[in-house]
Amino acid sequence: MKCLLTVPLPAVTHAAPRLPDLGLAYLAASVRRRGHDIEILDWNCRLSPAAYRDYLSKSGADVIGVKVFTPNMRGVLETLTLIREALPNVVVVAGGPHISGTRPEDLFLDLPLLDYGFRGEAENTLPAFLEALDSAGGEDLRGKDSLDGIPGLVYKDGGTVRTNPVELTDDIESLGLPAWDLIAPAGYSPQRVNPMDTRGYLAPVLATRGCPAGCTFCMAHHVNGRRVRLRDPRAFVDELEMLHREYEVRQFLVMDTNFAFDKDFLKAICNDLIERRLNMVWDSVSEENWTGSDPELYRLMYDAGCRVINIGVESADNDVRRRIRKDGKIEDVSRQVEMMRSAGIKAIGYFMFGFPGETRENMETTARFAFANPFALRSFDICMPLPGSGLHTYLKEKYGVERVDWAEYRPESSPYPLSTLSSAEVAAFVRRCRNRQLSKPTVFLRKLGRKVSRLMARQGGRNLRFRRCGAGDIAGPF
Ligand code: B12
Ligand code: SF4
Repeated sequence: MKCLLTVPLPAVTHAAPRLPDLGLAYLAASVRRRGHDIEILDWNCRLSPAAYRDYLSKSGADVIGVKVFTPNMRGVLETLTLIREALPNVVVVAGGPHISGTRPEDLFLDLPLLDYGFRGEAENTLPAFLEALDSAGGEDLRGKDSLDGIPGLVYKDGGTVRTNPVELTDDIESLGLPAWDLIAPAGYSPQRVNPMDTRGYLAPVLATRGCPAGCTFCMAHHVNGRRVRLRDPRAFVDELEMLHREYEVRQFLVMDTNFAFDKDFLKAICNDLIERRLNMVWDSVSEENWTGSDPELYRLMYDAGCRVINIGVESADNDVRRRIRKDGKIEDVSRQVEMMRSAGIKAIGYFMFGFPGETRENMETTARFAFANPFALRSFDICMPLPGSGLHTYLKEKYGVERVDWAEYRPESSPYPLSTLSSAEVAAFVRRCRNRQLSKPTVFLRKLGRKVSRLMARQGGRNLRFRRCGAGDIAGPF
């Protein structure tokens, strides 16, 4: 079987960072281990829609898998149409956060051109599906018993939508490494942990999966579950060493939200990084309740190369924080940002507005906090009631809306504001915060640094990018 995995054409998320897609690379590795042909088209493939369709039609794929993010639904619909035009008989499957969080009965209403959906992690289930398809000689499997044993699968059986329960493996090390050869970091746009440090390439990595917190704006538990599963810390650093040696990776982004959940695990990784003298710098996502208030830990992280911690602060109003089930008081966040700064680590703060019941006063508290604390950068957004999240339940209850048309949904003009302000008012507030942030001299310098490093690394990255995609017809912003 030949399987092609792709991210969709970007409609809303056109500004998404052009990083390798780790989820697809994990899937690709597991599909390949079971003997199937596999290919990935992700952010490094700058194909115009016409070239993309052409590429698909020549791909010889039996199965095409698409990753689906809710804010990108318009792009997903466009992509599915192109796939069907290019290969009318190909089996089209999809997975990722939207498929995992959406009610199964809504899935084929959202995506009528889809054949099968996969909820949760799919390293074991996609290969099992390909094998079932292979044994049936490419026949339509719907209505057949062979689909019963594939966890997380959503499919139509006559007029009924069937869903198999999701199973997540405990031993995440057994899932293997991502297929790095298919997402070689040199082929992507040169982002940097520190824009002035232009050594080597940057790679995203994962050390844990799952999150026990219950933030009402989040739906990640539908993908990775609520239990934190850790990799073997030595094997994680082995992967980094391999990336350093074979892919010239000198900077890495830890993509987990729970990297600091188990302090012994984090310390073991930091100590190993120091011992092996890899001299790599890294950036980590963090929830303040995980990193905690231990200045020693921040110093150890700095010694191990950590230069940036991204903190999802969301709101600085303790009442709003309680309502959105954000653990920890805002006073703790101030202390942690200060500790990071003393240790030499930059804190980047992420803030959201428009939460249920939030008032203008609550929003102003958050904006004041954001600018009064020494964040190196601040990101401001409107919250979105993602399917499978607590906010989505709130929206349904407040407005009696059973189904949202995600392809048309825009947070800045949504007819279903969750806060006490209209969507347009929240959007105007967010714009003002963003403008204030952009006017900061440090932001200007950072942007300049990024431009310089992009210019310096352009040549090598481009060559690789085009070679792997085999694309002659190039146009942005795909
Ligand atoms: C790291 C991360 C990012 C990184 C991605 C890095 C990378 N290139 O890998 C960056 C910063 C780029 C990012 C961007 C965005 N992100 Co993000 N991100 C995350 C985060 C924290 C972890 C994702 C991860 O690596 N998971 C681990 C891997 C192994 O899982 P995975 O990628 O989901 O893939 C597995 C399954 O989903 C499934 N699968 C995935 N694709 C497919 C395809 C097929 C065919 C099949 C069968 C299965 C399948 O199998 C995979 C292997 O197990 C999650 C939160 C979380 N804890 O999940 C949010 C999260 C995924 N992001 C989210 C969002 C909204 C976004 C943005 C849309 C934000 C924006 N407005 O721009 C963009 C979208 C970018 C895009 N590609 O379109 C939401 C998604 C919600 C939703 N319903 O869509 C999440 C869940 C956070 C939340 N708020 O709840 N993100
Ligand atoms: S936002 Fe982060 S901490 Fe909160 S539930 Fe989601 S992954 Fe966990």
